[in-house]
Amino acid sequence: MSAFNAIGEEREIDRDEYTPGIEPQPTWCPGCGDFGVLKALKQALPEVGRSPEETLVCTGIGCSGKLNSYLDSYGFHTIHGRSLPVARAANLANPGLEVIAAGGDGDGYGIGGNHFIHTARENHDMTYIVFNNEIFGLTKGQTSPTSPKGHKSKTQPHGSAKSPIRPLSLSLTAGSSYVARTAAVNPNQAKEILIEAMEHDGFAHVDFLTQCPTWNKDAKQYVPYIDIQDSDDYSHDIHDRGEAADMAQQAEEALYEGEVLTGRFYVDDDRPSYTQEKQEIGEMPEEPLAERYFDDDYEWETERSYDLLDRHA
Ligand SMILES: Cc1ncc(C[n+]2csc(CCOP(=O)(O)OP(=O)(O)O)c2C)c(N)n1
Ligand code: SF4
Ligand SMILES: [Mg+2]
Repeated sequence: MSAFNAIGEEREIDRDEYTPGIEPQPTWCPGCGDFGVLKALKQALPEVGRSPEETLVCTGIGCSGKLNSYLDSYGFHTIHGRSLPVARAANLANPGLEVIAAGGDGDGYGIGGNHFIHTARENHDMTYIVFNNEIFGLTKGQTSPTSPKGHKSKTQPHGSAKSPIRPLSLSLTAGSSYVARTAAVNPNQAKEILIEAMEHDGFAHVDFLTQCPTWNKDAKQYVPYIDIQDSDDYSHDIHDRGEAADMAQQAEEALYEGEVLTGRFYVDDDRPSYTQEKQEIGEMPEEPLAERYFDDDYEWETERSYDLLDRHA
């Protein structure tokens, strides 16, 4: 089987391409849904046609944040909630990179929630995978922004009084041009969705349901799932924002009643990415900024930066 790389060259798919030579032993607990994300990503990446040298995975803090330790690509383990700003900078400096940001529900919908909203609004060209286990896993089971109302934990021993974040609806409202939900228990669908998300030009948000059997026993609710694209009960138009909003709301209501609706919720192929918009108005060069570092003859506009330094001297 073959795929095409960034400059259209045909290349053979090597399914082990993203598996490190000396494979580190993941420290995730047995049965953790994070294994499902790693597996789906390792299968999806070669099919997108990118090599590990063309791929950057920026992660947040949490069990989910360890993802890039187990992948043979470039990686940046950022601070809590900050995978997106780092991923944005990398994408702006080198739009040729396949940029993936990944982190937990606490990381992305809590402490990094502001970055999520604005990265979606600006439609930065990247894939954002949120490992949604409805709990703070790494720090041993505190209530997270997606924990259901009434959920008991060490931090909310009488049950959470808060309604959970609705990540699909929030994503759509903020401006994501691709919104999907998949689950670790459904690796084939997960792989297909990750391929689509990576091939999409713009901000592709994948809410990835991952069970945490250690700290969130309610994880069993993720089985069985329904694929809304395969089911006769659902037939919304994924290109229609209004229909997508209704479907997202329905899925979010259903989740807390134990029915897991997964699949594509919204796809907008026409909206230009932030980089395309900037290039259109002449504020961003066609040549990647990153390449200037390798060009000894490039004349940097140093005056402005020296001015700035003088002012702070
Ligand atoms: C600024 C900051 N606040 C708090 C923490 C402690 N902390 C580490 S991971 C984490 C929560 C992780 O939960 P989530 O993002 O859902 O990831 P999971 O472990 O469930 O994959 C917290 C609160 C931290 N590292 N940095
Ligand atoms: S604590 Fe939960 S999320 Fe973290 S590795 Fe264990 S099962 Fe996975
Ligand atoms: Mg979590």
